[in-house]
Amino acid sequence: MKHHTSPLLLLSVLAVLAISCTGATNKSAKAEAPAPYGPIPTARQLAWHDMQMYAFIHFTTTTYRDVEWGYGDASPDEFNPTHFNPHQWVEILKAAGMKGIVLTAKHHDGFCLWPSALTDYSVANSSWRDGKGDVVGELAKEAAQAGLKFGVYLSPWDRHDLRYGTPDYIDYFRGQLKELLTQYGPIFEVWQDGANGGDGYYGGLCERRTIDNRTYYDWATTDSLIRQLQPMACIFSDGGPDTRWCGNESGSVGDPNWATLNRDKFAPGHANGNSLQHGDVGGTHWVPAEVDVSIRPGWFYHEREDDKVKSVEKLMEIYYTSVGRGSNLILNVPPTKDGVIHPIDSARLIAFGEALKKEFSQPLQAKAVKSWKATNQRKGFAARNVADGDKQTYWATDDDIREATLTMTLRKPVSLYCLRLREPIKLGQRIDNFHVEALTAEGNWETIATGTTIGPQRLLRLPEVEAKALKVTVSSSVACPLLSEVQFFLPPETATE
Ligand code: FUL
Ligand code: CA
Repeated sequence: MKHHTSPLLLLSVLAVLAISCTGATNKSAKAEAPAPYGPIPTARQLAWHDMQMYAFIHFTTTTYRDVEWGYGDASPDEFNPTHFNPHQWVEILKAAGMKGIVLTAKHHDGFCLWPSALTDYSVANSSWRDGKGDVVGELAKEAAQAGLKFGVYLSPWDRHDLRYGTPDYIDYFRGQLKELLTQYGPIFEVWQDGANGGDGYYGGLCERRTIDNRTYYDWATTDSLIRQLQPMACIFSDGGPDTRWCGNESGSVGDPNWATLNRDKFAPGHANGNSLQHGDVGGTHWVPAEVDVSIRPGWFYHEREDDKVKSVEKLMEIYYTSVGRGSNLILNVPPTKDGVIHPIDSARLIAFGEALKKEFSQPLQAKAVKSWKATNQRKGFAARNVADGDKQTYWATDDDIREATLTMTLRKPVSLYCLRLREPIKLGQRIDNFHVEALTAEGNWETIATGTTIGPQRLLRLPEVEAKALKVTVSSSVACPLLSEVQFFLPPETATE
């Protein structure tokens, strides 16, 4: 049977498509959405941005040697987490607000936390659980059950394996990746560490090996294998391709922080620190920064650091200088020799999760705003789109605008606490300078916050001030500015009406 499509039906289908493609709550079919500016995030990067904060777990034979870099000579029997409890890890990490977990499936010491068929240096050769244990498998399962995403760290540098430094090792490394990316469900991130080469056990030869990390790993081939096996996995390394290192391990990304980077200038281990911290304005690719930091001074558990677990205040400061600057935060929590999260870390993480909930518990309701005024408003992209709680809808200006102010007059004065701003990054990152003013009881406009970039989110604590009206001014933007959210929060104790 032949199907005939009426021209009228075709026209109305096209009209519906045209409206839905604008990605905004514009009522008029004629409203034209701004064109994307510069590189834009892929679907896998957008999903990654939504996560904002996840945990890192450093755990292997190194945990039992009280060092940070295992030499590669530990016997598999040294790995003996008698109380291994991934359920406890996941419960605590979830309570802390983590959206995923990345595990060191293999760190520099080369010991594999899963029973790899490609080496005898793994849990399969440990007396722990008679060689039947699989840390990767059990954690992946617990994470999935709790609704947390799972990622893997597979150290390119392997201080145990005899093949390290030869082409055979690259086949081995890819074979291991293949095991990890096919046996443990969906993987949201593959972490490629930049630390490479040096002394090690190397099959008992105990020598120093150097490699040229610009050429040795042939990352392009490995990355295409990852794409093929796990298309939604973001690949992290110093310079991407999907997510970049922030250039330090202390818990902050630069300000400004551009998600764009001149990616082709980078090779793992040869990164330009300034670009890692700040990105490159007008950069060629979308490669957002990830901030990696440990809850303790070291990446692995050391009893001597039990009194050095970061405070809730410090963790909150880190949150503001990472997630609050448009980056994702990967917070390392090292399990003890027993295979549990230490009670001090656990209490700190739970308190941090509660503090985060409290921090953003009192949003200024849209109905508290009497009027919205924008110095420029693109047809169909109204200012009040910043207050509808929907990341997809946004306030836009006309194409030739680079500076704009949004004024919100409040029904009655409110005390402020903090602020969240978001750009609709599907259309690229644009804003590079802004400030916020409050109209005080005395009738003066007082500047209460200034900032550079916004990107997927910008968080700012605000001074204690009673505001009758609020102004957000974008003072500089590389293309017409767009904002999908301007959300003020009141002090946590205050109830909103
Ligand atoms: C570094 C490694 O050398 C550390 O041991 C740790 O894994 C950290 C996250 O990355 O490059
Ligand atoms: Ca919105």
